[in-house]
Amino acid sequence: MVLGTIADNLTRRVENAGAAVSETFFEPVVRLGVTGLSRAGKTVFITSLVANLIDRGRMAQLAAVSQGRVLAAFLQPQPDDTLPRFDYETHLAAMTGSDPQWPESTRAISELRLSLRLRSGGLLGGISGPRTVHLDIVDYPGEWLLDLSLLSRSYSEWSQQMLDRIADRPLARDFMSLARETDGNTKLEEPQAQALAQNYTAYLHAAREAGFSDCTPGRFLLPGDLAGSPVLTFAPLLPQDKAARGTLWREMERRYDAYKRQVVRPFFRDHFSRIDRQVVLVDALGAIHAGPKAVEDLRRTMAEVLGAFRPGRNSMLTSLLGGKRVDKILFAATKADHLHHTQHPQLTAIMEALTRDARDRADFAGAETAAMSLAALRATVEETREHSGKALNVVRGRLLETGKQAAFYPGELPSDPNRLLAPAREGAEQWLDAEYSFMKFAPAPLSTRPGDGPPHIRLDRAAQFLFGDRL
Ligand SMILES: Nc1nc2c(ncn2[C@@H]2O[C@H](COP(=O)(O)OP(=O)(O)OP(=O)(O)O)[C@@H](O)[C@H]2O)c(=O)[nH]1
Ligand SMILES: [Mg+2]
Repeated sequence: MVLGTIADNLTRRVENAGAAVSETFFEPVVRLGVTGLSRAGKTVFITSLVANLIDRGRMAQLAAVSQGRVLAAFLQPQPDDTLPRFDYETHLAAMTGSDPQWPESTRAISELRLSLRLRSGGLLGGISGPRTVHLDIVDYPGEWLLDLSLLSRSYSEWSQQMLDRIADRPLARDFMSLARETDGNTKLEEPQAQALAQNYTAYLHAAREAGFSDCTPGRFLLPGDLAGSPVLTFAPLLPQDKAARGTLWREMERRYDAYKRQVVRPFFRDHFSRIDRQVVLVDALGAIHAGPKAVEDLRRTMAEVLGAFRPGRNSMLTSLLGGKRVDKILFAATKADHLHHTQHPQLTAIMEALTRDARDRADFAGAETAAMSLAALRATVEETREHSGKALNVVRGRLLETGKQAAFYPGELPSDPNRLLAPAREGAEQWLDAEYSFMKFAPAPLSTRPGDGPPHIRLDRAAQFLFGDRL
């Protein structure tokens, strides 16, 4: 354990030193992490960001673009040969074809390198030739960050916490009764272990469908090529004091530890530790629509996710990261095109409030943070309509289900975010004074001018915050 940590540290330091040397003498690299819980909008964000950096007509808020310093942007082979490449071309074709579709769900880490040729700014501009900055975009599921909490928890602690949390959720009834009637102190039988893991995984899927986000272990939902392997064949069990060797409890404990060692640690050590700038995408509107319980769960989950960016609180993580930390983090509420722009400040305030607990902590200092609401691919247009003698600000778009055009008013978000967060914290079942609806729009067929990327809301501001200073 200790040895492993020291070795991890050493390799990280050597790698960091290597990176620093090549950055000074050759071409700087910005590693941008893009994460969010499933369906938060990661794939759409990356695809549209890259398309808008290649065709920069809609990127006026990115200073290097408005100053005319970006000469070209082009895709290059990525630096990591073992990571899947982000399938930019397929996603872009889906989103901008003649019958535009949202991209397919993606369930693993991937990477893409976009290189920017820049004219130097300031005094040096006239003297030195163009330089190149590489933007390495790394897309990974936010669920993987939730696993961070496992690193500092034993199997027994995790089991207890999970069972306490889910005990009174109707969705967990089946699993809870199975867990209660299971005696961990009996000899391990593999079919029993599998049944428990399958039942628990089924619960996690149902919980996620219902809008819950406290779903650990993260890989149970996104197993990839680990599906069916022992590291994913465990489940929380009622804690046992003295389980003997060879019992179900002891084997589950062993698999849980293997999961931490062989799945969770390598992700933080090999990928997370190398990120410079991070955007955390959040489907806040989706949670508000789902109700107070989903909002409270999102707030709690965000706090856990953000724990990963405060390595000082977790000594295990500090050693895995070797002292390196992310220096800018953007929390972005996605899909803001569901709201007329007059409501965007409210959405941003909710986003700020959702992440405030985590952002206020002193040991978060050092990283610059911001909250924003954006739409990576704008699917609606704004309109003002008469409704019972009053002007109503709505958005209009093509409905995903029927393909028909529809105007949509999602409800008035409160300007004080506590009007939503307080009832959520108190465990309310429904919003008292308002209804928030949600419609799914299809991406609109594009009629872009040459030189324009796909339409968006504030993607250029997000880019300026995230890496504008490095261009
Ligand atoms: N209107 C609108 N909808 C969006 C936007 N971005 C994402 N969506 C919706 O959100 C869904 C999920 O977006 P993705 O980018 O696939 O989300 P993801 O985080 O990559 O999801 P997974 O790969 O499943 O984890 C899309 O299918 C759209 O329905 C946006 O800018 N505007
Ligand atoms: Mg995706």
